[in-house]
Amino acid sequence: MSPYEAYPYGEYGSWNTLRNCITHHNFDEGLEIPGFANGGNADGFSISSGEGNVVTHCLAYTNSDDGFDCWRSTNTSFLYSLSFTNGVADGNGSGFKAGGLEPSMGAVVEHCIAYGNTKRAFTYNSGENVRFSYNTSRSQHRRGRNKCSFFFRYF
Ligand SMILES: [Ca+2]
Ligand SMILES: [Ca+2]
Repeated sequence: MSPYEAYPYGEYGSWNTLRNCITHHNFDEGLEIPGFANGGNADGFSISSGEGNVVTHCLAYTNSDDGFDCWRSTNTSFLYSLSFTNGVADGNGSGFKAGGLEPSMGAVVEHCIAYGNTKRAFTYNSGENVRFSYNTSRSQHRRGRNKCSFFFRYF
């Protein structure tokens, strides 16, 4: 069974608020389980299902995958939060990731700060109708990767 079959879209976790939470040093580096990757699935905050969840005034740092990831959810909001030094081993290392597989759409990322992550500070990551407003980033490239601070698709 894949992790996707275990957590079908929309079945878990809609309309919740996470406020004033800190997550750090989540690591799955070294795990070689089929369907997972070496360091690639331990996000700080992973909103991977459901609709309308809000993460606000939170901090994610030094997790092996991304700081904040709303992969495969809809209308998730990341607000007033900070993400830094995420990305270890094969982890993606984005500060704020606003999409992924379908039905990813409607993410909002506002008033957030990202720095020192191994990949992109803010990325739409194929999410649809994503909005980034009033965010700040600096000093990506921690592992020498040539990645940008803001990554969007142009229409
Ligand atoms: Ca990943
Ligand atoms: Ca992730």
